[in-house]
Amino acid sequence: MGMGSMQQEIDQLRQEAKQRIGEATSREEIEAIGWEMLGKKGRLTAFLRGMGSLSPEERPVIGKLVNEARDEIQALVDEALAALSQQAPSDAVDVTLPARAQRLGVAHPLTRALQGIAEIFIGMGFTVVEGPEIEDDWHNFSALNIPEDHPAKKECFRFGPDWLLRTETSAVQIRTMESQEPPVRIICPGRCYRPDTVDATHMHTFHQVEGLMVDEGISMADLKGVLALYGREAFGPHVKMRFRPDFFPFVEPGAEVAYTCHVCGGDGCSLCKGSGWIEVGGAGMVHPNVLRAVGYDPERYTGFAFGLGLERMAMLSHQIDDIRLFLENDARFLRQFA
Ligand code: 2U9
Repeated sequence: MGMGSMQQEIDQLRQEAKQRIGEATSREEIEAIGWEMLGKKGRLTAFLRGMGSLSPEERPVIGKLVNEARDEIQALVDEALAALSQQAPSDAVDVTLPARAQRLGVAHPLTRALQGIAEIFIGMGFTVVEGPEIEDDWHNFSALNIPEDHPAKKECFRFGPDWLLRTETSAVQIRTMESQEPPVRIICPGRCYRPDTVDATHMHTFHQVEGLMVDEGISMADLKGVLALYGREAFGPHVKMRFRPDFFPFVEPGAEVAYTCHVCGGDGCSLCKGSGWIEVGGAGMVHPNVLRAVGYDPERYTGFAFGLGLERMAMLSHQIDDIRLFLENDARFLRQFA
């Protein structure tokens, strides 16, 4: 390119920059024009690179022109940016507008149910203990007096021969007893997993709160006393408790635990399906085989244990009819608890 046409093009570039900067309306647009012209690979900068083909006399002339054009365009960019920042931005906050209402977050209904239960048992001297959700056969089944051929051993999520997702939190009680001598007075809340067919009352992932008390001289009377007090604290002072014989391999004797319905007081309503009773879980005296499995002497120590389904407790107190809602994190469900 000859010197004459270079001069002409530099001039055109100045004109173009001037016009486009004049028409630009945003900071981004102005900055982009600056980059396009003056950047390292900019259109004006390109002339400096093309100077190799010029004679030694022509070079300083073109160099001067480029420098002048650069200073001019830079000044136009700076001015345009300065002018823009003087104006009130169009998206400025209007401080006179009323504030938008914000919803407060709340604890999940299962968390709240657990907090309520834990508070009552802590008040009776229990400690909250948690443990792993991945367990081995010993802690989840064998130590709990569940025979090797029991169908429950097949009803779990397994990884290889000896790892599984716990089906109840009882392994936490086993681990606690393995690591300390009586007295033991603990509740063990947590997530459990079973490959059940999912429906309104069954979920593959659910939560339990299990309790355990072991010491010298613990009897069924202590179990009834503790659970009756829990019922009164949780549902009201007039609540009565009912034990009916039930079977679980880890307790003997075992019982199903129910309280008089907290809605109708025992007369029968839709919540208790007319029976007047609400079943909340199971309980019993710890089987001697379980005490032996953790190295406790069943001649010296006895204990009781109980299990509550956390979803069931929350469903009863909030009249929720579908257990699947607890894990879906659907804001329309969770909002009800705000
Ligand atoms: C040890 C010894 C005994 C815990 C117990 C139950 C009865 C029971 C159900 C309640 C609701 C399971 O989630 S649920 O369906 N549990 O009925 N649980 S006795 O017994 C134990 C636990 C640990 C070492």
